[in-house]
Amino acid sequence: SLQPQPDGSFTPNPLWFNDFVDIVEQGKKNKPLAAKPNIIILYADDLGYGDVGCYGATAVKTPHVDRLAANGVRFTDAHCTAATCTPSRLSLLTGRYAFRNNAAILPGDAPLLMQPGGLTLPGILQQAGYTTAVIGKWHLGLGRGAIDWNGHIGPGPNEIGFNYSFIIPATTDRVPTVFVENGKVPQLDPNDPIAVSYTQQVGEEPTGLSHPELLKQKADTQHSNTIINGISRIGYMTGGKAARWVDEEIPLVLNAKAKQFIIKNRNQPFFLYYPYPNIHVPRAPNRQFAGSTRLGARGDVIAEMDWMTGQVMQLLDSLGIAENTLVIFSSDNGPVLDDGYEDQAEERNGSHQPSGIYRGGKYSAFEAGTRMPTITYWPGTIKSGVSGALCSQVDLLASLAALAGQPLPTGAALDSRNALDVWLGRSANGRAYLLEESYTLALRRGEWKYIAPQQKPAPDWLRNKKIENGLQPTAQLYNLKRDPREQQNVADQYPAVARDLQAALEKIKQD
Ligand code: NG6
Ligand code: CA
Repeated sequence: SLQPQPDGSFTPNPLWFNDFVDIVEQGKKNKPLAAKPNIIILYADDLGYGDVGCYGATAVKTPHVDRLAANGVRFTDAHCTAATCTPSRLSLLTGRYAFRNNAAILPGDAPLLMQPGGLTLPGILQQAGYTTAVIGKWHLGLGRGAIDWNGHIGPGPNEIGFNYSFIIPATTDRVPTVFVENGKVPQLDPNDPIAVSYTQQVGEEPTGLSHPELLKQKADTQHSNTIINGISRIGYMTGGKAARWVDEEIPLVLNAKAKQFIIKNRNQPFFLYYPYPNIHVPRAPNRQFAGSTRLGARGDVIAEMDWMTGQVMQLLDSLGIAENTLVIFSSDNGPVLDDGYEDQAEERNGSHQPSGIYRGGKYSAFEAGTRMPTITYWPGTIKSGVSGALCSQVDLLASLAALAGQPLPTGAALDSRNALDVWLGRSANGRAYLLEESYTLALRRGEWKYIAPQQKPAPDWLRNKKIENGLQPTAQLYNLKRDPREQQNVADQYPAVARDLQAALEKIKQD
């Protein structure tokens, strides 16, 4: 059964309950849904539960995100599917858990993880008549191996359902440091071809190891390959000088592209998937934001991310289409301070709590790995409120297909359930259970959280960091109602609960 087990008496932690409101009552007054509203997913990178004002941050101001929250539904128990980027994004776009594909963080020259012709979120919206775009960080692979960065780069986003794509191929800390627009590197000089390798030096350009004096930020060994724009990267690259991005300008470029797309498609239903590079490393804020917070670069790129959000919102307002647009704001995995570069994130963090009250962060099996700041906003349709419903981004595919009136083929998008009423704040009935992926799997059900034992240790580079990855060789069980911070492993006190959850997890794996 998927019902929570009854347990003895206890004093509920007020932090657990104070966010629950009855949004169902409000929901009854809602008007019918508009046919085919525009859909925008604003997707931050590595933004933690406590990193924005409406989730408790005070050291950095996020007025635009806070405005979304004040006028939309702010979720307190909504999750990305995994504690790292590639798996979360794969699930968001395919409605399937990433462990089914063994998906893990990809190098910048990895092949596309999705099959052209397979069911995807942009694909299903395209079928429903939407014009679709991805503008921002991709990190889902491109091509079929051995990419020629100087020719057509595909298959990629345009082959899995996006009409338009303007992407950072992987992450900004990985080569190649160029954009790819509809399968081509824009502004590439054919006389200066790009070569990329993740295994050996290509070209003559200095690396972080050979020329540390050229660096704006010092980096760990993994991030000490080719130096581009004063920042050493993961991987080697040469050529493509005219096409290389300037890190400090990326948000401006992406915003311009996003605005162009919105303006061009304002009179027809559109879907914009806008995965921000912020606040992933390397953190290189534009000069408008550099020094704007007391948290150093990490705070400054949060402020910049907030500005990007505000730019989109203001455009929707000025085009008069805000009331016909559902905006979903969230993040792909939990927060991290030191992710490879010496950018003072740790030194200047002070009392800021990137994970809010939760334990862990990026890479972690603990709650902050996947519990994300999450807001839905649709003026005139969504009533403002706070929802404690248990939600997973894996459900966005089926939910948004329902919103667009597009039926899903049976058996497609295996793990995705239509939770549209929950996302729109019309129902407080979240998921009965929820899977959290990291270097192990965890299952939430009712008040319980089970973390599967993991014999295999985390990669060396991760073990050397001050990150609580939550991995243990034996099972962990937490009662999140009593112990939202996951301090007391009660697997020994409640062996039957642990066994039940383990069995439920095994069953999901067999699906
Ligand atoms: C890790 C990188 C980290 C980051 C991460 C991907 C090292 C030591 N660390 O392997 O810096 O790039 O991959 O982050 O190489 S994510 O948000 O895209 O998942
Ligand atoms: Ca990420």
